Amino acid sequence: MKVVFIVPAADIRRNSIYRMGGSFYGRSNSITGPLILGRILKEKGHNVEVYEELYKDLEPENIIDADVICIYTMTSNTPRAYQLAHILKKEYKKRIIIGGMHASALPEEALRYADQVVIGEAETVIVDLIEGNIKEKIVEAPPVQNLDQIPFPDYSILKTPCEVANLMTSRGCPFKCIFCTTSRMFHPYRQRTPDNVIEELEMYKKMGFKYVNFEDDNFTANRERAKEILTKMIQNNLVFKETFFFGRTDLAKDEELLALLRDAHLNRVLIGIESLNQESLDYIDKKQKIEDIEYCGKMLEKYKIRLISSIVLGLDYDTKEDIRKAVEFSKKINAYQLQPAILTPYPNTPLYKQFEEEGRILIKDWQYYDMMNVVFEPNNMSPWELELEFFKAVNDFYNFSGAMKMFKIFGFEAGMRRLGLWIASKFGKTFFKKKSKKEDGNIYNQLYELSTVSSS
Ligand code: B12
Ligand code: SF4
Repeated sequence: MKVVFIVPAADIRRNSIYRMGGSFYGRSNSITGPLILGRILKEKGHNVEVYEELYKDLEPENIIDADVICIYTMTSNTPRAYQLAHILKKEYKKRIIIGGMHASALPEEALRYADQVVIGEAETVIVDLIEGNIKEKIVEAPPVQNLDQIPFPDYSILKTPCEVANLMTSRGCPFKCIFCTTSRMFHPYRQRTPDNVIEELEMYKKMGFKYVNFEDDNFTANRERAKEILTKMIQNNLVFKETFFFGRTDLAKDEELLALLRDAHLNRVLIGIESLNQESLDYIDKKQKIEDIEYCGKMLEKYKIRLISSIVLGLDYDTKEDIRKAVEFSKKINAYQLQPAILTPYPNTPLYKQFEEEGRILIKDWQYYDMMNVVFEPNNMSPWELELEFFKAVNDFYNFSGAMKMFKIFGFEAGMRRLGLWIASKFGKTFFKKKSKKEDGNIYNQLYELSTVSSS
């Protein structure tokens, strides 16, 4: 059978200007689920192709001869996923299966557009599903117990650009912040053995990848295991030009770990700083202290590990001043990038439940659930004011002098990318200004109107 996996991208993300801006932020990569599921199916004799819409438009001729179309959903790409599913099912009579993060949270909704929907990790059910041996409309897939038994992602079936190999050394996270989807989707927290991870890295080295992303939600959750992986990477000459990872501020407490991260070139890390207001950190159950954040900033600079400072905008206890303080703080500690993430109540999280019960969810169009648009009624400001804070944060953080500093601390390539981000941030501001003036019912007009109604 020919099986095609599609990772859809929302309308705005398929725009060429957006694609150009995105290339400054990160290099093209992939959601690994479809590449793993694809390999399992290929090994059973099926012909599999994977398409990531984020980087290239879909070419219909590659899809219309498929027997089954499998669609990955995260919340913000869901309207596009449903649109594709509708067209392919109604006009081309294709069999449609939907899975991934959003479908796992709201399977009944996804089933309106699909023949079958899978909740959770699909490795153990995908073959029977495709071959028609599972008849249920909504299939609950159990979490994979031994991650070492999963085959490595197959990049030969990916038909769209990809410069970075994505690797998951663990699934889930031992923490449970109230807004987090992945710690709930990938539950319980499980880890691969270091040797199994090393084997996958050897494959990427042989394939010629220069960049790798460790996509674990929290790579350093188990510090001893992380150290073992890093040591083996160094010993086996598996150091890439740059390896990105997600971590928490607690990693800075261990200097042996920091040195290994630096030596294994895990030199770009996204950390949820979230807020510099302790009340907010406690409210989201982050289990993080302000002192941890400050210490972490210092230590990362000492070890020349570039920090992507992720801050959440719009927490119930935060005011505009708190947001601005977090931006200034990120500048002060020489963070390499800022990721201002507007608080987003993703389905199936305690935050979603809270806002739903309080009647504070304003926008239910999933395409705006991308952490760049306000979809709820904030506590300490209007939705419009919060949206303005997002653009202000980007504008205040990215400037020419900040980029020059990065040249000095991290060298030429890092400086050039940061310069690119500064230019891209200017485009974003112009786009926002243009859109907020147009009265065509776009999201910014909607937010402006909702804000003036609620404050009058
Ligand atoms: C890599 C990644 C990216 C990459 C690549 C994405 C791409 N090419 O489209 C980049 C950096 C570009 C990216 C961008 C974004 N991302 Co992202 N990303 C991830 C990340 C870190 C890893 C994904 C992954 O490989 N997972 C591991 C594999 C094993 O799991 P999986 O792919 O989900 O697959 C399993 C199941 O879902 C299921 N499955 C998957 N597909 C299918 C299909 C079928 C038919 C079936 C049956 C089953 C099935 O089985 C698989 C195997 O177990 C996840 C976090 C995470 N842990 O998942 C966030 C995540 C998915 N991203 C997220 C977000 C918000 C975004 C952005 C909106 C961020 C932004 N503001 O720009 C954009 C949107 C991009 C888009 N496509 O429109 C959120 C989504 C939250 C939600 N509920 O919607 C996540 C969960 C991060 C988070 N902690 O909040 N992302
Ligand atoms: S620490 Fe990060 S991955 Fe873990 S629960 Fe909190 S937000 Fe999710």
